[in-house]
Formats: sequence, structure tokens, C-alpha cells
Amino acid sequence: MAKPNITLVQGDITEQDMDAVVNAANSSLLGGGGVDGAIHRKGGPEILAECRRLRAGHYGRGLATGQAVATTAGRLPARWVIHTVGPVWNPGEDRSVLLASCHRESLRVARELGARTVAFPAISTGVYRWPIDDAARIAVQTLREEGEGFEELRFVLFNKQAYDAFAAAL
Ligand code: AR6
Repeated sequence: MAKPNITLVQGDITEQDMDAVVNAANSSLLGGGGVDGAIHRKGGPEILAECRRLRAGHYGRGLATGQAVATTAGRLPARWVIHTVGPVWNPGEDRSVLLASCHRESLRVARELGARTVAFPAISTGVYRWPIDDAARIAVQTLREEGEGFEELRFVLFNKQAYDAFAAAL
């Protein structure tokens, strides 16, 4: 299998014409700010309706940190949104395994769906305060190790600082 083709763009994840886009969600799956807010706002109410159905079914307790689950992408250009819950940064505890797990599990779900192209935001680096350089290192490493066979895996960075951090990690 071919090595993953990992690309970087500075931009908005809701505008990516990819098979799947990853959402930096929280365990409620019921929306929030940042990437999550933008995805629900632009994707429309179908996404939230499907999240509510997940909560009423297998995800009664919510989605655990480091796990991932897919819904429709509603009105977004993508076909699917893969919701994952990043760990909150904690300087007193190494939660890198959980951040790597978000990326690995999102790829696993993407494969199950048959997605060939997947866009990732910089998970945990906003409200959850993970230092961007460290998050970039973990994200790039995990996609390199686990992203075999995809046509394109794209990091979508919202600002120049994040873009530069991911460029350095790549
Ligand atoms: N496109 C791409 N990147 C974005 C966008 C966008 N439209 N908007 C923000 N970013 P965050 P987290 C960047 O806070 O840290 C939510 O309330 C942003 O600059 O979205 O994992 C959830 O419901 C940052 O670099 O996610 C959770 O409660 C990165 O995306 C919580 O925030 C991630 O920032 C999750 O926090």
C-alpha cells in the first residue's frame, strides 16, 4: 500500500471538498464552539439530528475521549463528518496517547466508510489548549503511521501559526 499523501492548507475545514472532515467535538456530541460550532452552523440541522440519534442509541453516555463516530455532513461539501473528542491539555499528565487515538480512530472510521480523502483540524489546540507544536508532532506522526492507503489526508489549519507548526512537523 502506498504511503499516505499528507497535505496542509491554511483555511476553514467546513469548506473542504473531501470525502470526510473530522470534527473536534466534545463527548456530548451536541455541539460547541470552534470547529464544532462552524461544522454544525454550516452543515445544518441534519448533523445535530444524527448526533441526537447516536446519543439515544449506542452513545447514551456520550463519545469517550480518543474515540470517533461518523454522521452525515449535511450541507457541507464533504460526505461525512467524523466526530472525535480530543483530550483537554493538562500539563500535569501526559495525554498524548489519547490525542493520537483521536487521529487513529478517525482514520479507522474513515476506512469503514470507504472515504479516500479526509481533512483534519488541529484537534485539541483551541478550547482544549494543547500546545500547537506538540499537537502537530503527534497528529503528523499518527497519520504517517496509520494513514496507509488513503488518497489524501489533509490538515486544515485556521491561522498561520498553526500552519507553520504543522509544516515544521511534516
Ligand atoms: N476550520 C479549521 N480550523 C478551525 C476552525 C475552522 N472553521 N475553527 C477553529 N479552528 P477547537 P478543541 C481551529 O476549539 O481545542 C468546542 O467547543 C482552532 O484555531 O475547535 O479540540 C467543542 O465542542 C484550533 O487550532 O477544538 C469542544 O467542547 C483548532 O481548530 C471543544 O471546543 C481546534 O480548536 C474542543 O476543543
